[in-house]
Formats: sequence, C-alpha cells, structure tokens
Amino acid sequence: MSRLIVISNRVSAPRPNDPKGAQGGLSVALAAALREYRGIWFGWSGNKVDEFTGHIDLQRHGGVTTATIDLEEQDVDEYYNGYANRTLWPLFHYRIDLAEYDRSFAGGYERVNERFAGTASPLIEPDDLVWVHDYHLIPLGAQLRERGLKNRMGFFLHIPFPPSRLMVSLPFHEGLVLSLLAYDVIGFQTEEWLESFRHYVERELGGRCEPDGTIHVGDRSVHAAAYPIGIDYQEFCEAATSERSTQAYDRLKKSADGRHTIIGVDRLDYSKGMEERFLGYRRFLEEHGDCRGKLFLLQIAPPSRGEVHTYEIIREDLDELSGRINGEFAEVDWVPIRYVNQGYAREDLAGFYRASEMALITPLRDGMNLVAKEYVAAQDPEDPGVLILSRFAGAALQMKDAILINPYSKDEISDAIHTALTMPKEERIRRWQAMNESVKNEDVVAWRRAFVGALEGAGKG
Ligand code: GDG
Repeated sequence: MSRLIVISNRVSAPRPNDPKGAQGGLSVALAAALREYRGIWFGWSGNKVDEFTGHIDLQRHGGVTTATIDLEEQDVDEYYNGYANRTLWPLFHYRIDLAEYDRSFAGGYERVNERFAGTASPLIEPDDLVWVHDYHLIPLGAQLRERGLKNRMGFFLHIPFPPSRLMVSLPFHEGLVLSLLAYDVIGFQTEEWLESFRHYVERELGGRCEPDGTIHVGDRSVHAAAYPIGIDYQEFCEAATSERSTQAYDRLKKSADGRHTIIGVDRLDYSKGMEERFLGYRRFLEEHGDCRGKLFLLQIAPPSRGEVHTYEIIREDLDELSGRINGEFAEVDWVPIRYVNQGYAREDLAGFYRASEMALITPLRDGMNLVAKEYVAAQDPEDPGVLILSRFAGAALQMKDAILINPYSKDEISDAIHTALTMPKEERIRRWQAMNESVKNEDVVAWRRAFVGALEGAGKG
C-alpha cells in the first residue's frame, strides 16, 4: 500500500484533551484520518525563527508521524496573516468587502509555498500519495511538479469556493486557479462549491467539464468532485459518554437550574455569524417576553487569528453586543447570554452539547461546519436536542432535518428558537435519528476513503 503524505499549513499532533481546545476542524479531522494510515503529516510548526533553515523536525505522536518546519516572522505576516487570512479567507467566504489585496502578501504566499515544496519534496518517495489541504497551499502541487515529482497528488479545499463573479476580484486569479490543475484530484466540501469551480473553469479558463467530474483545460485533465468531510463519529460518541464528559454535563445542567440551554461553539471568526446570532436571539427575547428567564444562550468562542486586525474588531463587537443584550434583559437571577472566550477539552464540549436542549449554528458561509455534526453525535438518543442550522453551511446539504434558517434574518432565528422550544419529543427524535444516520455513515473515515480512493485511481501526473 502506498504511503500517504498529508501536507497542511499547520500540523498539530493529536491532543484530544487539550484544555485550550480550539484546534479547528481541519486538524481534528486530519489527525483522525492519519491515525489509521502509514504516512507523514507535513507542515508549519507554528514557531517563528529569525532565518528560515529548512530544518525538518520529525516526531511521532499518538500513532501519527509529523514533520514540521519553522517559518520567519515575515513569512507568517505575509503568507499566513496576509494572503491566506486577509485575502483568500474573506474572498472565499464571499466577503470581498473585507479582502485585502497587497503585492507583498502574494509574494510571501508564493515564497512560503516554495519553501514547503523545497523541504517536503525530499521526504516524498515515488509511490507516495500526496494530499494537500486548504487555501494556504493552493500552488504547492504546481511547485512540487516543478521539482520533478510525478506522484499522484490531491488537493482538498476545506472552505467554500467563491462564485466566479467574486473570484475575478482577486488580482491574478487565473494563475491561482490554474495552479490547482497540477493536482490529479481536486476535492470540495459540497456540490455547491464544486459548481462554482466548474463555472470558473469554463468561463474564465475556457475549459470543459464532463458529467463524470473530469475537467479538461488545455492538455491537462483532472478529476474534481465533492467529498463532504465528517467527524470521527466513534471517537466523539466515546468522548460524549466518558467520565469527564459526564462531569461537564452535570456542571452545565446544575448551573442551568432547569432552564433550557442554547449552545453555540465557534472559533471567533466573522464567517460564523455570531453577531447575527446574538441579534436573532435578542429578537426572540423581545418577541417572547414570557420565555425570558427560562432559557439562556451559552456561546463558547475561543479566540483565533489574534494577529489579524479584523479579528480584534469582531471580538470587540461581540463583547459590546453581548454586554448590551445582557444589560437590557438580565434580572438579578438570570443572564440571557453566557459568552465565554476560552476553549475547552473535547470531552467537556461533548458534555456541554449533550446538556444543551438546542444548538444555534448560524454561519454566514461555512465550508462544512463540524460543530453541527458533533452536536448531533453527542445527543441522548432517548431525549435529543434540536439543531438550528444556517442554510449557508455546507453541512446543511446533508442535515436537512435540522431547522434550517437564513442567518441574516433575525425573524427566522427567533421563530426557529420558538419552534425548537415547543417541538414535541417524537419529532425531536425523528429528526435526530435521520441526522444521526448521516453523521454516522458519512464520517471522517468515509471521507478519507472516498478521497484517497479517488487519488489511488487517478492516473499518474
Ligand atoms: C474549517 C472550515 C470545515 C471549537 N471550539 C473548541 C473546539 N472547537 C472545535 C470544534 C470543531 C472545530 O473546532 C471547528 O470546526 P468547524 O468545522 O466548525 O470550523 P473551522 O475551524 O472553521 O474549520 C469548516 C472544517 O474546516 C473541516 O473541513 O468544516 O467549514 O471553516 O471540531 O469542536 N475544540 C475544543 N475546544 C473548544 O473550545 N477542544
């Protein structure tokens, strides 16, 4: 069997009970995918050095071999904080108003991708399968090919692919998308993002897309398809019934004191629609005065990307908004929003999900959203909670039995909370069973098998 070489921006060794949490969906999923596979996980260590040396730190953690490199401060500023998180992240989440285009960012992005290619290529043997992840590393495949690699190579995009009309606002967009064609397999989370990619290929690159997923541009033919990512279902169910999880469950239930808990768990990111969520919840409190004091919103939002200015602003905005709503509605013995800016261990999260009668997940745009799937997996089958989910999350395409809402509409959020509060138990069970089936069957193992299977079947590049 070929080895699997996974390459992503950050490598984080599996630490299921890291109390700081907030590893992000990608690293949680990749650790799970690699555990069962012989191979290497290559990427940035997260450390900065004065001068880039290309030194590779090889380690083995929890059944996974990791190979990491350190980057220079300028690399991190231009490539990670710059092009990846200030240019591509907002653009790919349809926020061209927030996207910044700076020549130095684009230069740093190319440079770091070259550094990845230069240091990773000696580790790659001719028969290895190479699987590159996410928007930080789009040109990496092309740069590995320039170094003579003929391996089968795949790329998976964890975030949405924007519609062509937005994509063209990126300077030199053709070069970026053309570089994707160096891969043999290109994977997207949903049919919707795939459709945007195919549209771009036909309209901007003059390519041809066949119904079986083959894409032809010039003399290059590649396979592009949707591979919806899932959670490690078994691991999460075990986490949800562990001793630690039970303690977390008891802690939340005790402090809820008979009130209903609405839970939200998100990295502090504008794409997650937390401001819209708070405003929708506020509308609910206005419209249903009789429900005040009977429920509360627990929003867990560990900080992320602290060095990017937009993230400081969202943090300030949410601090202010939650404070304002609490000031407006709180009573001496009740606070409507418990807003927590820290991460928790996965087992604690699982207990909190299980103890919550409802989850309110309202991203304005999200590649998939694993929190929605984790919430379902953690529920008590005899008395499950209700999932309220944005129709703009990739997960909504698989979880049609959630209450699907438009996160921009305060009214829809308010109505959905009311529907969830009054939903009969039989309906909660019916909806949960349907969602649980899909979360269980379309898990991270199925995702990895589908993608790696397509890569194994691909012609050598
Ligand atoms: C990207 C895409 C796509 C959050 N807080 C804590 C914590 N988390 C964990 C959650 C979940 C993960 O982080 C978040 O995953 P999401 O999928 O919701 O979102 P992104 O981080 O934006 O991930 C996304 C994903 O990649 C995978 O392809 O679904 O669309 O944007 O696992 O549980 N974990 C712990 N403590 C926390 O406080 N331990």
